[in-house]
Amino acid sequence: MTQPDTPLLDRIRSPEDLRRLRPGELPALAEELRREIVARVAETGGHLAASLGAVELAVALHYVFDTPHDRIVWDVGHQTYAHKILTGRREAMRALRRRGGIAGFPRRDESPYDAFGTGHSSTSISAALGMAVAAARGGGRRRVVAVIGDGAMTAGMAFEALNHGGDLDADLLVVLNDNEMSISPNVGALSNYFARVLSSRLYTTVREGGKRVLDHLPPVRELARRAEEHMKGMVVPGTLFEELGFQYFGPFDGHDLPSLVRALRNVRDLPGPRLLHVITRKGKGYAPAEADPCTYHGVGPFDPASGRPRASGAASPTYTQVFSDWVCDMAERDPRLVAITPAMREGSGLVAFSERFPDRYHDVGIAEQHAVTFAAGLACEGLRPVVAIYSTFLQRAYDQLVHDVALQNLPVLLAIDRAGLVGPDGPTHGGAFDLSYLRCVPNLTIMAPADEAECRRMLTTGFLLDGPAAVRYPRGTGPGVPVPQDLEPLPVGRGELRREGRDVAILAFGAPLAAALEAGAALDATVANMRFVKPLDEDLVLALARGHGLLVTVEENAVAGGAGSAVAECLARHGLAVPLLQLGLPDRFVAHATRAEQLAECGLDADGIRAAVEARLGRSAEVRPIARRSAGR
Ligand code: HTL
Ligand code: MG
Repeated sequence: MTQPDTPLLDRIRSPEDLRRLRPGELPALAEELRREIVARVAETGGHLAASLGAVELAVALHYVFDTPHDRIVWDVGHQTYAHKILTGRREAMRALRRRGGIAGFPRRDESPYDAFGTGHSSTSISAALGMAVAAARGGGRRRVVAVIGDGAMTAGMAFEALNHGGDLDADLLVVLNDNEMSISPNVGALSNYFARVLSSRLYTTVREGGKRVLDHLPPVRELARRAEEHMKGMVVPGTLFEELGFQYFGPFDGHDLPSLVRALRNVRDLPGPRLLHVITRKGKGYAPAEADPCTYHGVGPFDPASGRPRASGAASPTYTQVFSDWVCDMAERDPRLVAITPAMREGSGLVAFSERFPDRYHDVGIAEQHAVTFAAGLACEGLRPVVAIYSTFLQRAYDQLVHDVALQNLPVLLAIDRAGLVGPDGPTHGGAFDLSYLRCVPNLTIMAPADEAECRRMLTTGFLLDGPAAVRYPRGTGPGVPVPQDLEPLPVGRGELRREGRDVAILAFGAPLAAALEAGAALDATVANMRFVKPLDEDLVLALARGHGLLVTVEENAVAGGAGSAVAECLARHGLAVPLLQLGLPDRFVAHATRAEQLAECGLDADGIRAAVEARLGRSAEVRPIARRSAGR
């Protein structure tokens, strides 16, 4: 796409410039922003649909509030592209989510306008409440706004914050950005409630008239009006929030800038907790995204004219696809299987399952804690729940895993996707820690597949165990080995020798096996595919320790507490003082880039592994690229 014509946007370097525009110019600015976002994201990929839906919100908030002195906290933060463009990052959007470029989410170190770093959902009200309380203590005049989607509002954390905020009487504005979508259509009783609010006559009248709803009715008349609506059997918008101590305003059309600006001005300086309910359309203004907001939630580079993706599909299946096939096949064979997702049907590979086994499928909303304890309850009654969850989001459900699942030794299978480095989404979504935080939990069996076939067999293994199990696999595709159709388990706690060499033994856990084999060939090292992080194949570790002068562990998890630490503990327990080199993710957050770039940066590609081993052996530490075999890899 050629650079769109953007006369208004060209004048805006910061929200100061925006605030100099006349109100009548704002709708045209929003259109320019929208075209700019489509043009940029078509090149870089990113979270398109949510950002298109929040263009007017970003314009209106920066227009009405004195940012960055006033704080805007964007929940999840995937809807902030207009905010980024308006706050001095228009050019930087060209390298959105790329190595060295700006992040796809707000980051405090990226801009003073990014009041709070987000990525995981449902944190905005808590953070904004903290800021509001701090502002009140400081005695200064600072307004604080949390912008939260209807999906993010389904999480416990959002309710915890409403519960606290409604009682504190803090000066806080919550803007509920309701598009009836999470990534897929939003679910749950709350979502049903919003839908009833929308279909109520009150909103229909407002929408048709295009008028403001923010009537400052005196309390008695207001009460009478509501009583009247009640008697007509209608849903009174906002009752739920009012009961929680929030003054409710809305619903408003979130794409009608004049009404949005007026509404924000009216509620801006009211005291106490307020909630402004705004209705938007996900993907607004770009036909392909409006038609299919789920697909355009997160996209790779695409052709803006047609909306079609630029990259052709990968030749081999992703690990997500391997899980997707497995869960359907196993459900076919075992009626006890129930699958659970916390609002990640597409990303976790449960679309086919949800269609084929609707009665055994549960999207529980963005509620990881509930997902895991719900699974525990199912398991108590003899069902075999499979929780499909990203490594990064399982962090939310840690206590539930320890206390509700593992302590009771319940047969819950965790299918942990996006374990390891995740590329352009960056550290908010990276799965760097699961091996560390899972390994110390008793009763848990932990597996890391090195290829697609192994992934399927590990899922079967975990599913058939009589206690909790986790299979953690990376984002994207594996080495491309054929996947058998059977449902055969693996022997628990057994690794395998993949290459016999001299002096050095590389113990690979999961995805890095391919790179380890390549490095092992260059070094003439022994290479083992460990498969199980817990129980560790101690016999194999001890045999390798006795036959080699150096052990090298490789994993796509933090070195601290990860699989290599399990090997170190094993050696210490047996009193073996074999030199050990632990390779894995560093003790810092790895910035967004492609996955390959991140792996290279962390020394987890074949060159990096070989260089690290040579450095330890005292050979030349200089990195010489390994000659690649061109075909068959
Ligand atoms: N679980 C948690 C704790 N955080 C995140 N971010 C996810 C899952 C994954 N996720 C998103 S965006 C999103 C989910 C579930 C849907 C949010 O819906 P909402 O916003 O209604 O709040 P909308 O997209 O504008 O409709 C990302 O990881 C980006
Ligand atoms: Mg939504």
